[in-house]
Amino acid sequence: HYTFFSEMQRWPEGTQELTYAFEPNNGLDDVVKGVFSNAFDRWSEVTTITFRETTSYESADIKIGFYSGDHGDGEPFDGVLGTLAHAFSPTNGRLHLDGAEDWVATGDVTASDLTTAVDLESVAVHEIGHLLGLGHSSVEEAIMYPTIGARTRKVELADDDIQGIQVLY
Ligand code: TQI
Ligand code: ZN
Ligand code: ZN
Repeated sequence: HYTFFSEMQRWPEGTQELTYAFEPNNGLDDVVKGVFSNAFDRWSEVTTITFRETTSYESADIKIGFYSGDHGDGEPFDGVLGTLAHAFSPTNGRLHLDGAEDWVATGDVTASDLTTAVDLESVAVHEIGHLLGLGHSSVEEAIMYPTIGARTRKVELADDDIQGIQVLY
């Protein structure tokens, strides 16, 4: 079953659009942008919120970047596997990915030769769920379930994810 952060944190009532931007000069290419665009679409399909990329990083609602080790928010990354990414609850908007992971952004992660390969879109969909206010789910099929295997792709929202997000938006 889905959960929320304590006190049901959410983006303000009446939010119709949230903007997102990628940390400038962070090695993000168009492939990564396409993956995030797909990941945001999955949530906008089941809510009344749309997501729009902006180049104005400072004013964006959601700020996305790759970081390694200690990157100044008190939640250092730990190298290959372990913590893959984190996002903060509404309305912080920060979504950080561990730059040390073997991210797979195209093709089939399940066919990767790397035992440490991590599917970027799967993690993006999960972290966007946190950004919007969902905590972890006890339903194994749910995107918000708290574990995922390496070389696993899980990008389709489960009924449980949809029911949870529709309580909020
Ligand atoms: N990162 C944790 C996560 O996103 C960070 C975290 C732990 C967290 N507890 C939280 C974030 C509570 C918000 C609220 O769950 S992670 C997965 C999954 C991680 C894990 O690197 O462990 C995914 C990131 F669910 F698959 F295990 C992405 Cl998809
Ligand atoms: Zn961080
Ligand atoms: Zn999580």
